[in-house]
Amino acid sequence: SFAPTPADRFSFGLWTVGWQARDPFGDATRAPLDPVESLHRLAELGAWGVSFHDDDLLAVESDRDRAIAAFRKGLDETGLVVPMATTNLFQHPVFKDGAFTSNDRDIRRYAIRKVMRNLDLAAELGAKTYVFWGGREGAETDAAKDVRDALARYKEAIDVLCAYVKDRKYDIRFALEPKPNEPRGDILLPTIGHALGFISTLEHPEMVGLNPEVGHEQMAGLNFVHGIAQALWQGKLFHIDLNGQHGPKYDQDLVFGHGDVKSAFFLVDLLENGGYDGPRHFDYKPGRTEDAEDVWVSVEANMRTYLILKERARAFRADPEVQEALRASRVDQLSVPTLAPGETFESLRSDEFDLEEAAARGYHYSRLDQLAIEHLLGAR
Ligand code: 3MF
Ligand code: MG
Ligand code: MG
Ligand code: MG
Repeated sequence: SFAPTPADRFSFGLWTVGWQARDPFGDATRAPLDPVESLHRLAELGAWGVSFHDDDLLAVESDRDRAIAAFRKGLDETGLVVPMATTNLFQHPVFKDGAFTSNDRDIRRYAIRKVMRNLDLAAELGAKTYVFWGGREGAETDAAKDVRDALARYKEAIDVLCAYVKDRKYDIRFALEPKPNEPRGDILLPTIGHALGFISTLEHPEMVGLNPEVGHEQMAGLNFVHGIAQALWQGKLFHIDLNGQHGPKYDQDLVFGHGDVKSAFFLVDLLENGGYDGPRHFDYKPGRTEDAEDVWVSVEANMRTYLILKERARAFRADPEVQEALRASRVDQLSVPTLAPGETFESLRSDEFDLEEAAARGYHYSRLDQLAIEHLLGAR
């Protein structure tokens, strides 16, 4: 029936449903949304968790203590959990040249303090993952920023904050969210690969992983499924932002599956069968065209699409014809080590090998791909 339940571990950012649909060319089309109302609507629709930026809690109540008290009460009433929290280090004009990597040292220090304060709240609310999306960490001109210095300051900030989490004995891991551009012309740590490389330079690399977003990798023309597979393989898929995107253009944040649906099919197949046990977190924007009620229709659409694709992926894997086609394409053979244990250079050298015969073997991928398409389209 594709009706979500908390066991599916679907979570939503408060900023997704609460987006008022301001864009660079137009004003808001929806009124501010009370975070407490969001909690109730999300829970009614079968969601399990909610995530937030520090400032999201202040959408309708500017007093921080009162806003937090109301939010806590809403969590208790609905049973929703907070798997992840994050910091808004991009909206205020003070961050126009970056937060951890602003050329201005006072601002870098303020940014770290802002994170520390919300980390305390995240820990109190039980969040296990804390996300860093460095939307303003970047530049429009290469004259403006010494990127080597900027990366050193980025590393310094993450190192200091890891030390803070250890000092306070919080049970929290960090997840970096790559994005190639928007709002900056070029953003630092633009892709999954750049971020993985950066993590290896940190003081506590084991505390830091990734929160990749579907659309962000696709904005760079990259294969999101491949990126997620590498993050999983390196033990770095701490969290995920699910949404939809039509290729390289502005960050569309469509409903999950409403962009590249074939990639979404293979993504769900990988998440469900590839050892990911974290939240299924949606970071999308209800269209600017949508009214206050349409927002909840789009919330449901994200979860239903995920569950439909999960069922389609299950059917694909269970189909004997697919299993036979996978074997015919030798997909299983890739898991066999290329050299046997204890083999010598000499034994490798002495293989009998018919070059022409091996070159002539087909892989039969068109049949396999068509089977995937037919399962995806519900034709099998
Ligand atoms: C922007 C984003 C961000 C991050 C968020 C941390 C506002 O493109 O994706 O959403 O996801 O800041 O989770
Ligand atoms: Mg996006
Ligand atoms: Mg995004
Ligand atoms: Mg995101």
